[in-house]
Amino acid sequence: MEQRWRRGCCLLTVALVAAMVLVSAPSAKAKLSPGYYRTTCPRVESIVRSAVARKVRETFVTVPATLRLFFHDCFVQGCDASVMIASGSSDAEKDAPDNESLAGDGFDTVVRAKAAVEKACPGVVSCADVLALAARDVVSMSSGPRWTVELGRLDGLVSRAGDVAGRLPGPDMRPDALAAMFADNNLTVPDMVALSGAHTVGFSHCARFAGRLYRSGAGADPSYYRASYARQLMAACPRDVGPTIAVDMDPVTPTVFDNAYYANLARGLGLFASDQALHDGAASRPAVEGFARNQTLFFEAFKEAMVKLGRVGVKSGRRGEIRRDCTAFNG
Ligand code: HEM
Ligand SMILES: *[C@@H]1O[C@H](CO)[C@@H](O)[C@H](O)[C@H]1NC(C)=O
Ligand SMILES: *[C@@H]1O[C@H](CO)[C@@H](O)[C@H](O)[C@H]1NC(C)=O
Ligand SMILES: CC(=O)N[C@H]1CO[C@H](CO)[C@@H](O)[C@@H]1O
Repeated sequence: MEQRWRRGCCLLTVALVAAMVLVSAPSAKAKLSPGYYRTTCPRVESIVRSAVARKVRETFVTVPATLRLFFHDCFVQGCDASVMIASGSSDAEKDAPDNESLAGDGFDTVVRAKAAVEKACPGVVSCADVLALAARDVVSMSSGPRWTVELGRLDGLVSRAGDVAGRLPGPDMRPDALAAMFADNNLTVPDMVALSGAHTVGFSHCARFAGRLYRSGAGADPSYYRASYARQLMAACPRDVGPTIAVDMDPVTPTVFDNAYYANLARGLGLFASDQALHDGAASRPAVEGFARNQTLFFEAFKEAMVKLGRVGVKSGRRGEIRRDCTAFNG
């Protein structure tokens, strides 16, 4: 009897401790806050901002390249700068076939901003946070909205090309598959529609939509592209074009972060099947139409979705480090 009581008591203690661990786990994980570096690196935001501004003045590609780099980082292993790691004896994330030609200017932006931050506060600010700040800055520097960035991410300890497959959306994916992939990252359908508005800036290589542009033995499928846009795309991307040619994804205002992307979808100017699917799908269409009508509504939704994107898979404690060099683990 006494023995059973003791065992019961111990089980109860174990259960209580386990419950406490479970309850405290989420807060131990999510320690992000805008003021995270207030005492340790008070000028971090302005340092990153000037480095990014300098890079944007050199080339506009900085804007789309940095924004997409943040998205790809967060969707593979969480927002932990794992995408920045250079391949060593085995391939890192950035060299996975699915990295979909991330432009070098995004990497360069983070490396330069991190170098500037290291001068002021060595060993304090993670590359993951520098990337999150830079992604915000490039949007606001191209007439887009500006939001408050939560900080306190650690840099991840893992970067494997093999982890990329199946985690990034493809231009030919169906609406429900896209929604499921975003849901895996705690993002709703309206979040997904808002984030896809990032395609208001930047470029796509011809091969990404050639299958949609050229039906076998025929020209463009008129149900996909309006005639003038199809002609424009075919002129830029002839059938046998090499892998380096790219076109603007927003043919109307390619270098302005605005809501033109959404209006384009209703006018046969959606580049990818995945873009068009947002307009054609019943679940996503209300958001597309709302953002097309009201840019303020789009900006509010984009800001909120970017903050949520920045919370995906954030590392803390022994699962991360503050990298000295963003392209290599400290080890
Ligand atoms: C909804 C699913 C999405 C699909 C299927 C998709 C697909 C693509 C593809 C195929 C490209 C062209 C890449 C190339 O050929 O170089 C591209 C470019 C781009 N994507 Fe997405 N994307 C999606 C969502 C997003 C999100 C959520 C963001 C950011 C918040 C984003 C930001 C960008 C940017 C900025 C570019 C231009 C990159 C550059 O010019 O260097 N995309 N995307
Ligand atoms: C546009 O959206 C904003 C933000 O939700 C809202 O305050 C505003 O009233 C809307 N404007 C119009 C014309 O509907
Ligand atoms: C989604 O949110 C839940 C609850 O906050 C969290 O436990 C989970 O880790 C999040 N998923 C990702 C991929 O961040
Ligand atoms: C920017 C970048 O690192 N791109 C790489 C993507 O992956 C291919 C291999 O699949 C590399 O050749 C690219 O250099």
